[in-house]
Amino acid sequence: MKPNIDDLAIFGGIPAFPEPLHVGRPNLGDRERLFERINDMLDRRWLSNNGPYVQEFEQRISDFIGVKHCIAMCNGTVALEIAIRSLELKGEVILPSFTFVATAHALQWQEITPVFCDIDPKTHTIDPCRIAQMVTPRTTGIIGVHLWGRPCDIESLEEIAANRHLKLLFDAAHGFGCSYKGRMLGSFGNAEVFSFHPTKFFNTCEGGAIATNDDALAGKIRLMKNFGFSGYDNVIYIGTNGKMNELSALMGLTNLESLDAFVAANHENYKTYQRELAGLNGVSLIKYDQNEKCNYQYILLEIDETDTQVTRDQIIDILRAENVLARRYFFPGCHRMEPYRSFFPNAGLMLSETERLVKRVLSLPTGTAVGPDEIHKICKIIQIVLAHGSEARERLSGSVVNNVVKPATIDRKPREQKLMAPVNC
Ligand code: T4K
Repeated sequence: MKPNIDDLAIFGGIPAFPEPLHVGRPNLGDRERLFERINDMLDRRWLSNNGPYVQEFEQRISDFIGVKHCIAMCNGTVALEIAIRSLELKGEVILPSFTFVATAHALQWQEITPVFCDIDPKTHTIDPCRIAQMVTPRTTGIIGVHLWGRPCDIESLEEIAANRHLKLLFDAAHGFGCSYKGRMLGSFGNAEVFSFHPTKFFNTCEGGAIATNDDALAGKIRLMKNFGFSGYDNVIYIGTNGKMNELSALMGLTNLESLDAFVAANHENYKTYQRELAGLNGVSLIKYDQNEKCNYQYILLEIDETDTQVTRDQIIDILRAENVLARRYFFPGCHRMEPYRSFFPNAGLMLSETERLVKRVLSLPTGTAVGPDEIHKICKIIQIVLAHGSEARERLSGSVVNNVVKPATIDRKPREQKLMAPVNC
């Protein structure tokens, strides 16, 4: 254990962990069951193209969510692209900037302009009060992101979408296993998109899905993810290859059987972090609604540098030196990434909460790969750093902080993103 600041690895001490401790280690189900299924797949020699495991996977996911259709996909990004295309979104679509860049890219990839909206600092999800004023005659839809598995203000978004005749899509990449007002995420809006990437609470190696209650939309999505084939030799629609393969589906089926254990491990980890970080000035741990189902997949801290003295990025550097690979999801916000920062060089002016938050958050390891001992050590490091906040800051100031955002290179004519204040709602 490190009794004082000089024992920190960044100042020459021995790292607390001999091996890197990652954020986003995959949760894994029963190996024997997995190998049985792999053998069965090999015996059948059916590896892709709507095989029996994909069909079973889709049925199990639909039942779990309580939604009519689940269409399994090769990953969450392609699922987003197909959902956007199947909903015929075009022109401009409103979404938060505080999300993984795939949400914005899925639009821009199809030459649809992402219009970045600020977030509610309490929930980190899109602020409905700011949406109405961003709607223009070119707006065709809204994408809400259930960040960290915490649902958007779905009721308000549904009301805005209905009143403005906009399509409503949810990026539920983080939301598998979570509920809103007692109903599982996946059945709201026109459609919802999941990611089953290894970093997610529930994974299929790579994978994703679109969930919807709309029969016609589901039919269209099924065509689109399979080149538009409606039978042998009969293409009736433009399509791509978005199919999930059998290996991913059987991985998913196996992991589904351990879902309760994954939630239990995450919840225990969350409670341990909560206990160990309680009372630390300037550090607040993400809150989850105890009345809803929750996957507890993200241990997110907000660092208030005026209280901690030491900066968020310095805390990350200190943790990384200890082999705790903390992340600053989702720094610096999509609007500060290319091509968006060239398109909208002034977007930050209307994204004040996003700009504030991207400088404050840091994400810590959780999942079935870590337990109370690791968490205790991680929190001890944070406690020591905070006990010597100004000294740590001074000793580290001037050192290189990773991933500094370089100034934007304006290589295209900047587009205007309107400046607006939130309306009262
Ligand atoms: N929308 C949202 C809101 C999303 O968060 C995402 C994905 C998407 C849409 C798109 O869904 P997908 O197309 O990905 O299905 C990662 C993931 O690549 C990405 O899936 C995820 N969000 C995002 C939040 O995180 P990076 O750049 O942080 O990945 P990387 O390679 O640094 O991995 C993160 C950590 O996870 C590493 O430190 C090690 C650990 N890891 C990773 C993999 C792949 C493992 O331990 N094992 C593994 O197999 O983006």
